[in-house]
Amino acid sequence: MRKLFALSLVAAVAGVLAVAAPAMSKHKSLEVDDNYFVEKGKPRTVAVHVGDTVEWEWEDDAVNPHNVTVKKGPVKFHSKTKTSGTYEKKLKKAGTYKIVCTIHASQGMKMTLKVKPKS
Ligand SMILES: [Cu+2]
Repeated sequence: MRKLFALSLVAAVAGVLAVAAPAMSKHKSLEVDDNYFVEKGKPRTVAVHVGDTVEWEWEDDAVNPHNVTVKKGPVKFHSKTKTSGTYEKKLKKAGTYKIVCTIHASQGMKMTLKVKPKS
């Protein structure tokens, strides 16, 4: 009897978590390095949901200064040009954001951020 109760409790908690999960906002970390946001060979399109926060982290081994700049998208935002630290943005509008480092865009320092509506 006790075991049955414990099992149903686990099931109830799991059920609550399953319902709550899609509503929770997430934190996505991306790199900023010489001269890319996403390592070669990996997809340059990153998908998140409205309400998620994306954090770009300047890697220690990066020598060149970089920035994160929205070229095209529902909301324009940009970081400072710098060599270390992080830049965080909470995405509130769905859509496709074309992001570049304005200094190294011609060297392929680009990425696409897809912000999907809340599910
Ligand atoms: Cu750059």
